[in-house]
Amino acid sequence: MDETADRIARPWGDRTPYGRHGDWPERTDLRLRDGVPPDAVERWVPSASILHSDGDAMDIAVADGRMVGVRGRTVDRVNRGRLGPKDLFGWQANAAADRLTRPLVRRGGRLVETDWDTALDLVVARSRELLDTRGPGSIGFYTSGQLFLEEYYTLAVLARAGIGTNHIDGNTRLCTATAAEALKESFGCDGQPGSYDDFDHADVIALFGHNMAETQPVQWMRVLDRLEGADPPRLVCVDPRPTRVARVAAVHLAPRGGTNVALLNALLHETIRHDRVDHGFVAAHTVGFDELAARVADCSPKWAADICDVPAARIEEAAELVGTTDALLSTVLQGVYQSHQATAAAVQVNNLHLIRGMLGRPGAGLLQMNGQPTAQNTRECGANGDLPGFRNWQNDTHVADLAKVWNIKPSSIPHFAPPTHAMQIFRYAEQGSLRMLWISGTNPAVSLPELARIRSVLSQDRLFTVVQDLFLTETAQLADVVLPAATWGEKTGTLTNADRTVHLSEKAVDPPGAARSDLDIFLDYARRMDFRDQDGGPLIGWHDAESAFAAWQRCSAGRPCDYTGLSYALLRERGGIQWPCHAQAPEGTARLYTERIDWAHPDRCESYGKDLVTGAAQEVVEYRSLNPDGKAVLKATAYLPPHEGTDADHPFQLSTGRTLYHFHTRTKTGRAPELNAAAPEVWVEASAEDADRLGLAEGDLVGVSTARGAVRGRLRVTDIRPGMLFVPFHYGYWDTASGSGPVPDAPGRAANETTVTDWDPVSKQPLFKTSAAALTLVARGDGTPAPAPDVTASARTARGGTA
Ligand SMILES: Nc1nc2c(c(=O)[nH]1)N[C@H]1C(S)=C(S)[C@@H](COP(=O)(O)OP(=O)(O)OC[C@H]3O[C@@H](n4cnc5c(=O)[nH]c(N)nc54)[C@H](O)[C@@H]3O)O[C@H]1N2
Ligand SMILES: Nc1nc2c(c(=O)[nH]1)N[C@H]1C(S)=C(S)[C@@H](COP(=O)(O)OP(=O)(O)OC[C@H]3O[C@@H](n4cnc5c(=O)[nH]c(N)nc54)[C@H](O)[C@@H]3O)O[C@H]1N2
Ligand SMILES: [Mo]
Repeated sequence: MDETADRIARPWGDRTPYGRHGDWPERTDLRLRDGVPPDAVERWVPSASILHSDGDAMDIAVADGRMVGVRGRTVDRVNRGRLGPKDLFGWQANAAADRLTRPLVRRGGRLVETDWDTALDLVVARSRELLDTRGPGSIGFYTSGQLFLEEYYTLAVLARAGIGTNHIDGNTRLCTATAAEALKESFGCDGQPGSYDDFDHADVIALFGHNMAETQPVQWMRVLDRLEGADPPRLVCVDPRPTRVARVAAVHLAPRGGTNVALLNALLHETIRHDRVDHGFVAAHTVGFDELAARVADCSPKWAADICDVPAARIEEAAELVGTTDALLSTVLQGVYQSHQATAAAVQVNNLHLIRGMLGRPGAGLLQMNGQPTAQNTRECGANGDLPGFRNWQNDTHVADLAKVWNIKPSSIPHFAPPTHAMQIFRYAEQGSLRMLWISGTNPAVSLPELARIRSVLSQDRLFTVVQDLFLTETAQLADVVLPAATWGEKTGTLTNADRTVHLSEKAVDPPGAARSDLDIFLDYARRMDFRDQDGGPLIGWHDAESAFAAWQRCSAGRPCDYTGLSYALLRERGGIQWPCHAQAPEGTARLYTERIDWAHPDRCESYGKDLVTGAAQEVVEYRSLNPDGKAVLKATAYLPPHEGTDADHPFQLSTGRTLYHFHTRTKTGRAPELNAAAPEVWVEASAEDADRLGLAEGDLVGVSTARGAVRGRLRVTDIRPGMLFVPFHYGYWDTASGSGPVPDAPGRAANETTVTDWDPVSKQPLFKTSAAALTLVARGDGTPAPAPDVTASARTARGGTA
């Protein structure tokens, strides 16, 4: 049992070292409400964490009908009983006093409480009116990476087949659209190749733009345990911040923001120049090697050193590590996905694994990571910009197959164009072609770029906005109808983590007041809309989570994400199971691509690929001639400079991201006292060198401004690369001193006041990591340090800045 009392100060807890190829030891993490002894717990209800993409298995402690704590589930292979700080403390937000308990509707400019019939009838009336007058393209849905599979699938069916709109996407667009896209470009299809078990076997672990210590703290515990065991792995960290990952890495490269492609091309160059290539694997399983070799021929470490501003010798060291090891595991996350040339860079990591034959073996794995807990489900269920079951919208056979599952005509499924991405959905709302937007489980008034613009879009009179949330968020305050949702622990459903592990999360307690699960809300709406199939039967024939799961299983049959071998009973009995799970793989599947590249064949693939510079979609004819046998595609790309360069007025690169203790817009972690106290207020990170030069010191109040807007916070002087600033994006306005107005106190607190409306051309993921910014002094501090945690990447530099 790990001592959890101080897991704010010691987030990763005690070490349990183990050697390479060994079993990760168990450690049961437990947290009960103060004063509640373990024997007061009446029931332990099985679940998994939904505050990151690890899917840490846990049981919820219930006493007197209330949640009183959580315990890691020791038997589960994902976490072996461990929990991170957010897992241990975040559940308290469920019982927050300001949970929404009744629907709200806007009357005379104000949101007033009402009942479900009134609220849903209003939504139905507006839907019908818009369908009659403007057609299905006037209605859009913007959902989450935090609901359950059953909810996304239901939403995807009601939106795509019921309403018949192409405008449905998730906040996964901001999160893991690039992961999905990079997998489609290289392997023809979404689906995580690797397994978390690869951490037990890897010899070199390379993390590209992934602050794993803070964002997947439990898998980081696994790495820390291996580092203290026999035959430890060597780490390569590519990150401009001094993360805890960077601090223990054998090689840390801190590149200039937005230069990932240059760096990766240099790693590929070195791999090919030293002939560290697995030619047998390349010949058997890939196409495009010659083009790749030609593309990177001039990309020497010295060339990349100038662009990335890292020493050429360091790049050579990294290249030697990834090029000579027998088991390379790579992870990729937002430092790539939200940075310049996102998909192009993520694809080069795939290329590195393909030319080295580092795939489908224990320790030789690739994790194009997810961020949100259920992002994988958003993608596979088609509640984002894909058709359900990773079907190809350009392949009429796939569309016909989906129509058969839904018993509707293929022409009823919009597939005249790619499914609309979130940034385009907001653009349609801005322009006025979209008149109703239903937002579930996401808070775009804090999380989308360029917030002044987003607020103005959401505040338009002509746009009818429905917001489904637990709290009256910054977004909900701008809505016409607010629907109170039940959440994790208050409803049953399944979720799939970043390594395809499916967990069942069961209802432990009742939701507050009249709040209902997202599934119930969607089903009720579908019933009221009376959606029908082509025989006049109900389009949606299921009525609860388990029957929704069964419907999804039918839709997934024969697809890469095949769930047909799973059931609630099996998940209860066995805990987490990795898809695909079907008659031929009844135990689930640890790794994809162990024998061959299964899903890239032109008839089977989810995508025919896109141009990595423009994002233009290829046609089947091109794809078939490039890749007739369905091998992995080695897609080369040239480095291009970031869109928004620095200049005299905006000399800094501004990066935004996360801290260990908070989740996104803090609706949950800001309401958990221990987590909130650990990082109570926004701050700004700059290097000691820049602070010295500008005469700034730790704790000074500073302003960060871009062409879009400004934020203000206390300065934290760290070992971040000079020329770069970092602002956590967690802080919005619901808990500012002036109250909970949606319009910020000037000048802003939310990082996205400053970020740019710009996205990766291929994945359409917004660029949150590269804006040009200015840093100015607002007021001297009084010697009090900035409110930033010290055990994280935000740690104060030993140098301290100007005293
Ligand atoms: N504590 C916590 N954990 C979380 C979440 C949370 O909110 N809080 N959210 C979850 C979600 S949804 C997600 S998506 C993940 C995100 O997890 P991460 O991607 O690990 O988190 P970020 O802080 O967004 O960015 C990671 C790193 O990218 C680096 N970076 C910035 N620009 C560049 C660049 O140009 N190149 C490179 N190589 N690196 C760069 C930053 O310095 C930063 O350390 O975390 C998940 N886990
Ligand atoms: N500047 C900057 N911006 C970013 C990022 C960045 O790194 N920098 N990262 C981006 C990324 S990767 C992500 S994932 C997004 C996250 O951005 P958001 O999705 O906007 O952030 P959350 O705070 O997680 O919002 C989820 C909302 O759903 C509600 N909710 C929770 N559970 C449930 C439920 O069961 N049902 C319903 N109906 N509601 C629920 C919560 O109360 C909350 O309001 O932010 C993106 N924005
Ligand atoms: Mo995310």
